[in-house]
Amino acid sequence: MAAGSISSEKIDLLIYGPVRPILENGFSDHFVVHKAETRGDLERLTPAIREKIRGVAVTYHTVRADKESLSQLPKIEMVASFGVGYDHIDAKYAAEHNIIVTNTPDVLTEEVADVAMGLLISTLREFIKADRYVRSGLWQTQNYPLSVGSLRDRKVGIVGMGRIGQAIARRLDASLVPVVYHSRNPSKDVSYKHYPDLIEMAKAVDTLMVIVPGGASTNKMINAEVFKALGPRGVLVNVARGSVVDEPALVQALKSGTILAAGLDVFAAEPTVPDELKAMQNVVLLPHIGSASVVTRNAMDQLVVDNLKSWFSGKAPLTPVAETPFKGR
Ligand code: A2R
Repeated sequence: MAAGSISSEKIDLLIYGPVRPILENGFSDHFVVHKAETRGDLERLTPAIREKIRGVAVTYHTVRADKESLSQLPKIEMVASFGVGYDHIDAKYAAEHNIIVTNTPDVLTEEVADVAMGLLISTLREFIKADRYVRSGLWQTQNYPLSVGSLRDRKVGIVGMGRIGQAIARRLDASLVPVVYHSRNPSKDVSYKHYPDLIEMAKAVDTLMVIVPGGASTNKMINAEVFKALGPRGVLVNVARGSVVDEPALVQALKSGTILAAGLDVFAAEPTVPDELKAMQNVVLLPHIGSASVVTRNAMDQLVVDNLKSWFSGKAPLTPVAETPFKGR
């Protein structure tokens, strides 16, 4: 195939997961687009169609491109995944089978950082409770009580100092809040104090903002020991993945006063949220909306399309993940 142009032979693509207009309309005449919203739909595609599919757009993190799905597509060259986290894609299996995996980093960084910052302030200053207070008419009788939480006296430990972690740190800088961070390796991009040990950092701060990838290496890393180290003024904000937090341990820590409060955009078994969390007044609960604005979700969809188009016109994938075997075209 000549570099820069899509071959005259049509390329079969699969949209795996929800279909949205940019995905539906993004592929030109050079592609034949098949659709499977669920694993069941994928299994119902005829063997003749599965045999032809060369690229897959995975359009939501609830659809898993695991070994079982990928092995049904013998001609597959690329999985273009929607979202920056790709713990729902078996990138290791893909690499072993020479399948390129791409994600959609950068285009959502500032949006997720905005949500993280908003969630922190809402949790500390009780915006959701205060809103209910106004609507209920209680303000007519007395002023809203002073919030125990405040950004003014906080020190934040960011767990994960990648693209989004750094964008959160910039917002905290602007708010004059001291920042330190934990990751496996110190980042060359920042001068904040690095803690190689998460517990040591949790002891040194009163607020944790979590923005690491999901997957085995971070599974339940925010656990009872971390909450104990964080202490009774402790606040947890999680905009990463639900799997990163030991959720029963979090419920226990909030109930017992081991920590003060939590702001959560992600949960262990979405969209199910434990009733115990829903009953608590010291938590703010969001339905995984970190990147969920029209402008940002459109940019993410477009990057999924652009990755597939780039590859099938003989160019390099735009945003391959770290595990991908791509060595340059
Ligand atoms: O550990 P390092 O040096 O690789 O630093 C990365 C850190 N990280 C971890 N920190 C501690 N323990 C781990 N097991 C671990 N694994 C990764 O998370 C790095 O500082 C950060 C990830 O940064 P980026 O790859 O630039 O990701 P980005 O765009 O900031 O998004 C983070 C996550 C996504 O994967 C989604 O799950 C979520 O935000 O929306």
